[in-house]
Amino acid sequence: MSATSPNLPDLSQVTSLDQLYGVFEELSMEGGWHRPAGPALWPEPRKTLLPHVWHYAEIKGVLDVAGRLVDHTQADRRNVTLTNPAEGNVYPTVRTMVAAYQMIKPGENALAHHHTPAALRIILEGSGTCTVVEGDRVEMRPGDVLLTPSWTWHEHSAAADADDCYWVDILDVPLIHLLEPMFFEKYEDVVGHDGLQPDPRDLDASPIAYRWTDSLARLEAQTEAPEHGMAEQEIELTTDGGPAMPTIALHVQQSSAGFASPTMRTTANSLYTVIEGSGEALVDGEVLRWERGDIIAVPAWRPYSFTVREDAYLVRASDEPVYGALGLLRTEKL
Ligand code: 1HN
Repeated sequence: MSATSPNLPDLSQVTSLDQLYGVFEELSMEGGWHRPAGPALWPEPRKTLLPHVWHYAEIKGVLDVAGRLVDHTQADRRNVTLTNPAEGNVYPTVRTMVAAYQMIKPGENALAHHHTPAALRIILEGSGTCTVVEGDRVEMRPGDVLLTPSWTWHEHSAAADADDCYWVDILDVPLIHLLEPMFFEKYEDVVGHDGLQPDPRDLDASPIAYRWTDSLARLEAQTEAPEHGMAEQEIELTTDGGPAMPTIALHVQQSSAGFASPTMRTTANSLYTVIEGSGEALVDGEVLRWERGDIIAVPAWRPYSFTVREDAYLVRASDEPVYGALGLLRTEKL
């Protein structure tokens, strides 16, 4: 058998471009000057995924219905992921990240698993629920940001007398889909123990927990406004002096009623979670009204600005570390 393509014509007989394109097809090639699917390069980032806001006031009720209809023993996690409404999109919230709202009821356990995508939780309401990350049990309190770094075992457990607990999950799953190193295991299948990490250690302070009280104290101690001016005050939630996780940076922003930011654009993508307050984001001409618990998607290179109606705290999760590491982070004030 020949190692070459059986249908390749005698190249000396190829006398027209149409025949040449037939050869391209046969050999799975394309001419740089002839791209039926369109050019490979363009002058600046295209508008693919859309600016959007998801309203907690609407979604909380939906989670409660899921709480009635979906037994936690059947659902790995009782969460709803936020699909960017761009035509044809089936998963990401912004290019590299997916956001979800999750709810757990008293006495329930979301069993331990680990995966290569990195995750974080921003707690919205409820007390009495804990997350256990690599054997360390940390209580979830409103405003806290809790990390689940790549490949760490994690479960969520609500005490019998807990409130219903609601939080936001943000993960870099779409980036892992693109890069392809997806790995996922359930604790039950690897270690056993009914799917729960044995003998967790109760911790109040942990490198994976950014407590809301600490964030507030840090914001208050801040003397200089951030250079970009997108908020009155801003702190970064860091790990070892760098971004919270290799693929996701976290900032907490504070702005008072009446604040109006300048307009910026950046090659990074952001998801804002509203911890408190209300206002509007103007993202590429679209007015997105937000209030407590809402999630705002600001896709790359869309001009955006914020105005604040009621004193506000927002947590910004961005993929800046990814673009920064690759030398692709461009940010400009308009
Ligand atoms: C996940 O594992 C959790 O562990 C939450 O709580 C949200 C969204 C997409 C994929 C995995 C969790 C998730 C998720």
